[in-house]
Amino acid sequence: MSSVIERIETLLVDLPTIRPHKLSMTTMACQTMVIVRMRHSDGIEGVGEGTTIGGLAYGPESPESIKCNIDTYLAPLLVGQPSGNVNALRALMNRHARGNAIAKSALETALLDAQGKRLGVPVAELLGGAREAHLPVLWTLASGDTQKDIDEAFQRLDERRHCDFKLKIGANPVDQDVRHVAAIKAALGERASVRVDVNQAWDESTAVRGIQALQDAGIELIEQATPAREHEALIRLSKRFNVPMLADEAVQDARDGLSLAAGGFSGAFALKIAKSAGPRGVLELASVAQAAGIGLYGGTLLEGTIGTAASLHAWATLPEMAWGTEMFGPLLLTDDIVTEPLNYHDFGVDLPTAPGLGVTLDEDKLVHYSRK
Ligand code: MUC
Ligand code: MG
Repeated sequence: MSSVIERIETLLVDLPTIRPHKLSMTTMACQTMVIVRMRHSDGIEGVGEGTTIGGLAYGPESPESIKCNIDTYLAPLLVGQPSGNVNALRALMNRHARGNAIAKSALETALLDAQGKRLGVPVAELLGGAREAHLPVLWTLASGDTQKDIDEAFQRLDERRHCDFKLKIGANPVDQDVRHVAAIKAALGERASVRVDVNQAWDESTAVRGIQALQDAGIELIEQATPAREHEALIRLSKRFNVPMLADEAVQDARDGLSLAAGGFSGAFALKIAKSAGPRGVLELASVAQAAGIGLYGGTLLEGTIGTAASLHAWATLPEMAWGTEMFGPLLLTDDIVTEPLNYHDFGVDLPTAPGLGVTLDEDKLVHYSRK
């Protein structure tokens, strides 16, 4: 008899960050991951991760709501269903539960991990096959202190860890933020690409002033300067400036992508499995972007190794990521809950090659960091 889903367990796992990580809406000292363990009747376990930033600071799902909504609504839908048909299970979840993209992403990841292990192939192969084995990874400078950020950037360059940097701004007055960014770009010069993420903090007129100054300072990409739902403002900014706009919170899934593209947006989309309810949904968004001539960027919600590996399997299948990836989440954390960390080297990371996601839970660490 073919395998069915037997049991789904969720755990809240809290891992400290290596330094405070300052964004426009919150400062993180710790990351909370919702880890999904999905047991199947053939004895295979699939693992998944659902992670957001700063409780409810980033979006409408919190770690606690992700866990609660999986336990109460989504797991009961899946238990007893055949294990292997990910498309049917996605449709089932979408028919009975609205929203909750991060929770659905964690479950889809666990389904794909199990199916890959069952068939003896990496998740990227289930998604059509990997075109890349090593993906570029940028680093986010967000200590809140200009000199510390400069020192951190040079350290990462010297280690050959990262050569692209994203600066989190928007928490301070615009002139102060611009001075901070311009000082870092001036210190790094041509050695590094510098981009900014405003995380929706500016209204359109502030954005016009800020972006002009950032463009003059040599910044290469401006991420989500204006509020997520103000698509028209983002489209106008993309038409006004030479420096490209990166849509992040504004583009959750393929439908948002289509609306931005149809409205005349140009630039790039930050793809995140968490926004698009999993690897399959995020690749649908990537197809819309490609059809519209919009660049791709492999984004993160600062997932740990499991969510990062799931994202890498999706990004590896894509023909070209014009802006690379930011899959550095595990490097921001003081420890890990897998037996073998991802291999970061030469300004990027290797795609895991073992079946499924290619990562294994460390049971002792999991117990240690799980919320009691
Ligand atoms: C975001 O908005 O892009 C990605 C990198 C980082 O530091 O924060 C995230 C979220
Ligand atoms: Mg962003």
